Amino acid sequence: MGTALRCRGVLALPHIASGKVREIYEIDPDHLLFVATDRISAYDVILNQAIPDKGRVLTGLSLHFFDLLDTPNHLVSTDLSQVDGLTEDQRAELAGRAMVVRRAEVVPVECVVRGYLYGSSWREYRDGGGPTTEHLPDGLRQADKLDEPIFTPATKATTGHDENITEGQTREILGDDLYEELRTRSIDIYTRANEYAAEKGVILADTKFEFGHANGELLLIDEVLTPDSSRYWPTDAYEPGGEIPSFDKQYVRDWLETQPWDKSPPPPDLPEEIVTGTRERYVEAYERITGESFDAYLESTGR
Ligand code: Q0Z
Repeated sequence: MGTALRCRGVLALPHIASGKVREIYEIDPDHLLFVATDRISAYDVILNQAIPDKGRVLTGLSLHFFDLLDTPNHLVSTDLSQVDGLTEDQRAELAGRAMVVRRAEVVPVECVVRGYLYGSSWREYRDGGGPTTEHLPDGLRQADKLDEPIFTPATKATTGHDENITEGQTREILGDDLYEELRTRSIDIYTRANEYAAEKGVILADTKFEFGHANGELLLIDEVLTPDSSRYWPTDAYEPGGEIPSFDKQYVRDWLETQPWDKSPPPPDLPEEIVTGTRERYVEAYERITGESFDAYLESTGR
């Protein structure tokens, strides 16, 4: 197991953006290097320890779904030998976790699709209703399956949390034509991915897509259908009416709950066995969802 990638490092490429666990660099005016690090957040706090290969698991899942979905997207290549200015060490560190992508004009809303009533949507519903619950019937319980998946966009808050917005607000931001196109595309992709996941014994409870325009085309961008952008539940752990353990993060959350920690930074240090156990769960998520061995994925990246 190699050294987990925790920080941005010093790539000889201009740094464009940092997310909590991802980095973007510029390759040329039309191409970006999209990097998934091994950082992990829990309860919205970035933990002090990285999870080795977590970024590779997420990148492998994104690649799997780009391939499976066959919908116009930003992926250009995973071949870093064509990217100038990287050292051999950097190529090795980036292998399996970086994608060369087409630079797009990012659509300014997060395209969230929910098949189940959970998370912020459940909290809105329980507390009397909000933007995501406009079209829902009364009498639903936490984690209930919805009759139809719903499109519940959110704005990208630069600080703090994404904010759920109403259909009317979304139509004002996007215009009716783009709204309809994004809703149709998002629900279609969610539905196909959820049908696929069901065959693997996994429920895709909800997910968040990003889209962007390039050369007049609407592309699916960013990471897709990863555990960081989606809520995956093992089908056999599904029981409506309460909390459902998440596939990837439940183990580390359960350990954090044993600690005297108020969920504001700094978080407690993770013991080695918790790091290792968390890695195993990410690898298991990769293998369960793709049906392929993670070692084979690592080998395919030349490591
Ligand atoms: C995605 C994000 C991250 C912070 C910009 N193909 C694209 N073209 C233009 N912009 C983006 C993409 Cl993917 C783009 N984000 C989200 C990712 C760190 C923010 F790694 N920001």
